Amino acid sequence: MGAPLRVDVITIFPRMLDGVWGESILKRAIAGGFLDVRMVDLRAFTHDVHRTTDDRPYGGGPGMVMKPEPIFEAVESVRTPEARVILLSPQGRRFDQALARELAEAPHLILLCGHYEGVDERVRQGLATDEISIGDYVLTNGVLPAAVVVDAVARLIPGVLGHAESHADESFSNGGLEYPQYTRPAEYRGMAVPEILRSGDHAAVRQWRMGQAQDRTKKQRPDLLTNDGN
Ligand code: 9D3
Repeated sequence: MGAPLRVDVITIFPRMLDGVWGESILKRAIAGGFLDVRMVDLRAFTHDVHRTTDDRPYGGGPGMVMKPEPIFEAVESVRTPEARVILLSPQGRRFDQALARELAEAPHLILLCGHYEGVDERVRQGLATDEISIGDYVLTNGVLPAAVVVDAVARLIPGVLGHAESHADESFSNGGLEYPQYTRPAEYRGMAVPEILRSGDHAAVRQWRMGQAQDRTKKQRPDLLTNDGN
């Protein structure tokens, strides 16, 4: 195993993800030395008594804009030569599995969390190497998106998932949705497990599952059959 993937999350809400890193696969990835996540308090890089991180927009208009100086200094305090400096913002490239795979190859990710106000354009111009959105809905800030990116990337680091987990990944992901799954009991509240799954006919089971997965994808995610996205 090599060095852990280093991730620095720069935000004015450094406590917001307390609890996220201490559960489940992320906890294992960190404990196992695959992932090293640090929350960086943007306010530590202000120089005034009020610890100001935003200011009024040039040209006027409503709202505030995040100042460039604390952001540049925070990034420069953690940046390494190979780091990708990623601005999380609604205007970014849509995050998907292909981008997660790409980010999992980097040694160091710096995630800059925007807020419900703009970020000074010079952050895009002179600092960020990437700009990412996690989807078309409006959140209050980029901290949860940062957690989403870390979660999706961490499970792709070789060694983080167990064999069963990562094998399931490969055999499921034909780019479509998964087939219906059942466990015991064979009947529950009047709902029966399809007979074919209990027949012991493995070839028939395989065929049934493929058909179910295709029907489901056609009905719920037809976009997956044309695009990739996986
Ligand atoms: C008034 C225009 N708004 C853009 C739609 C401004 C705005 C809204 C919300 C600016 C920032 C935010 C906070 N969201 C994020 O920083 C964010 C986000 C999101 O809201 N949705 C999906 N992905 C992301 S990544 C960062």
